[in-house]
Amino acid sequence: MLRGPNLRRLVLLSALSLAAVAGIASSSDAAPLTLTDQNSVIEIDPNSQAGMYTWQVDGTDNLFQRWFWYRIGSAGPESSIDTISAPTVTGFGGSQDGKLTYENAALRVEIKYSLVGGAAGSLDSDLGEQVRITNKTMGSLSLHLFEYTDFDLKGTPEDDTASLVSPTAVLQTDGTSNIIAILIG
Ligand SMILES: [Ca+2]
Ligand SMILES: [Ca+2]
Repeated sequence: MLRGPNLRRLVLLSALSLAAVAGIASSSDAAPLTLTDQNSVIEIDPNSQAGMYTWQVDGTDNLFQRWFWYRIGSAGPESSIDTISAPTVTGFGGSQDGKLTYENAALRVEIKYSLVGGAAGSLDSDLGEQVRITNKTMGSLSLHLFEYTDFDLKGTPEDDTASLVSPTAVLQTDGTSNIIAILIG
């Protein structure tokens, strides 16, 4: 993670785990979803590829789109995870935490979000994102998961710079004061 007294930052932590545990499908919820904490607001449309489309920090939205696609098998097109099923939604509603679950006969995808905003005016905001995928079949699944992210730091898309700083970290900056790190582990 990026930490420093003069570093204004958005930090996104992603964790991906694979499990082989069967589960039970449950009901769906079609409402737009919000997370809020201190200076930060997240908005997610769980029913379309719009996915997460707002990460507002101290009044500025820094995100255009962040969402997941998957493919089973080595070839063919990818599908967004909202095509697996209607989402099962827990949490959200302006709280800090929320969980989305998509499930069909072959797999279950669970995404847990945890937003930790900063003090008003700090421009600090952390979002934890944990993905758990369960193979519900008796055999193996050749699963490919893709996470697409399109940040517009400070609300301006043209002046951002991004680089892969390690196999598990992307750094995106707008000037020197607005930094986002995407860490996958
Ligand atoms: Ca947006
Ligand atoms: Ca920008």
